[in-house]
Amino acid sequence: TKRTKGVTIVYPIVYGNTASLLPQKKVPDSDHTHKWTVTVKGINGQDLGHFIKKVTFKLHETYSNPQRVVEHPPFEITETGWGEFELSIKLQFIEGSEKPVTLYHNLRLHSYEDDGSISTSSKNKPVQSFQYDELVFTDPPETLYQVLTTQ
Ligand code: SLL
Repeated sequence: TKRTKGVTIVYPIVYGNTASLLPQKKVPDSDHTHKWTVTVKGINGQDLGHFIKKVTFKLHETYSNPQRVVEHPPFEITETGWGEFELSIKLQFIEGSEKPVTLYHNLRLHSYEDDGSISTSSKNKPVQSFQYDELVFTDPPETLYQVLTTQ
């Protein structure tokens, strides 16, 4: 497919997780303490389905089937668990010639004090941990150019 020459498109995104404490004994026979959701979207909540074809979340190996593929928006995974870990989020675009982008996120379940200890006072408060980034497309294929510029 034809690429547009001399064009750079910058698309701002936000990715990260929310987490909350599970009611005790919510997940029988497990040591899971938290429920969490990891997601990637536009900075105004756009679902990115107009230019992303597939998102692969790679969880910690303690999860069964740690590789989770999401092929439709919303591009997110909800799980329960007991620990924090770094996960990767691979974005694949509708135009296969556009190289996939991999993002890394530290899943956060707890609030921390300034000294790095886990905050006990905010133990029951939901946690949010998000980061901003930009997808930069240089000379994007025409189809991608079109969906990115006709919003
Ligand atoms: C830690 N380095 O020790 C981290 C690893 C892994 C968390 C945390 C698995 C849940 C399940 C889960 O919560 N893993 O087994 O289904 O803190």
